Amino acid sequence: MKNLKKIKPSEVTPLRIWQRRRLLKGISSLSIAGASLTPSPISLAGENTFEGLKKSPVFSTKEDVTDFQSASTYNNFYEFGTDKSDPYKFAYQLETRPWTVEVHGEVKKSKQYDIDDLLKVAPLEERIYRLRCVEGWSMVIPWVGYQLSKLIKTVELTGNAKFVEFTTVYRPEQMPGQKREVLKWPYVEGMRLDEAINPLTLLTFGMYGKILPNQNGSPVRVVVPWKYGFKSAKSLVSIKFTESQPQTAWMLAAPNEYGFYSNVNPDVSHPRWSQRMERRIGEFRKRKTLIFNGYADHVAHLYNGMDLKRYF
Ligand SMILES: Nc1nc2c(c(=O)[nH]1)N[C@H]1C(S)=C(S)[C@@H](COP(=O)(O)O)O[C@H]1N2
Ligand SMILES: [Mo]
Repeated sequence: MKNLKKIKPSEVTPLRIWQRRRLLKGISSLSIAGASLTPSPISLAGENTFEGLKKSPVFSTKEDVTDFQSASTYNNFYEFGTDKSDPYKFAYQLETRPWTVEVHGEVKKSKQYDIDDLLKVAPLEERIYRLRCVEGWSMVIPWVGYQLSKLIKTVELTGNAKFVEFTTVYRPEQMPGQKREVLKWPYVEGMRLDEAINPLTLLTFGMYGKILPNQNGSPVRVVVPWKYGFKSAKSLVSIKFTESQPQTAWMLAAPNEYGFYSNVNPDVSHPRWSQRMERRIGEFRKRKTLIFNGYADHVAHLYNGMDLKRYF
C-alpha cells in the first residue's frame, strides 16, 4: 500500500481529468480578459477551444495529423524529467496564470506582456506543421499561434538586433527536473533574426484548437518546424533581441552534438547516430528525413552559401 499522504491528486483523479481541471482553472482568467477586450476575432469557448481560427493552407502540411493522445503524452520537456512520459505526469504542477513574457534587448519599445495581452498581438491561426526531434521521431501537429514576425514589428528593433534568445521559466518548485543539473537552467534557445522573422516561425499558444497542454509548453512557446525539436523552446518568459549569438542550453551541454543552427538535415549525422530516417509517431515503417524537414521552399534561401556541415 502506498502511503496515502504521499499520493498526488493526479493518482486519485484519472490524470487526464485532473489536467483538464487544472487547465480550466488556469483559463478562467483568460476568458474573463477575453470578454473585456473586444476587437480580437478570436475567443475561447467551452473546453478552452479557440473559436474563429483562420486556417493556413500555404503553411500547413496535408499529411495525417498525429493523434492528440500521443502528442500530449510523449514529450521532451526536461524541466519535468528526462523520460518521455515525465512531462505528461508532472507538468500539471506548473502554474501558467498569471504569467508575463518580457520582450526586450535591442528594441526601442521593450515591454512586459501579460500572457493574455500577448495572445492578442495578432490574430491566431492554425498551422499544421511537422516537428522532428533530433532523436529520430516526428509528429504532425496543428498548432495555434501567430507569426513571431508580428510581435517583432510591434517592439521596433534597433539596428543592433541580429539574434533572438528565448528563455524558459525557471521554477524548480514547480518543475521537478530543474532540481537536477541535466542542463544548465533556465533552458535557453536562440536563432538568427532572419530565421525568427521567417513566416514559418510561430509564436504558439495552442494545439488541436485548444490552449497548449502544460507538457507542450503552455502558456507560450515557439515552434520552428525546419529545425530539430529542441530549438522550439517551451513555456517562455523572455524573448530577447541581441547583437551576439546566444549561448544555448544544448550547446553548453554538448557543443559537438548540438549546434546553433540545428536545421533538420539527413546529410549531417549526429555524432552518435544517423539522421537519414525518422519514425513518424503512430507509424511502424521508418520514413526518409527531408532536408529542412521538408520546408526547403520556405527556408533554404536563408542558408545560401553556408557550409551546412560546418554550421550544423
Ligand atoms: N524548455 C524546454 N523546451 C523544450 C524542450 C525542453 O526540454 N525544455 N525539449 C525540446 C525538444 S527536444 C522537443 S523534441 C520539443 C518537443 O515538443 P512537444 O513535446 O510539444 O512535441 O520541445 C522542445 N522544447
Ligand atoms: Mo527533441
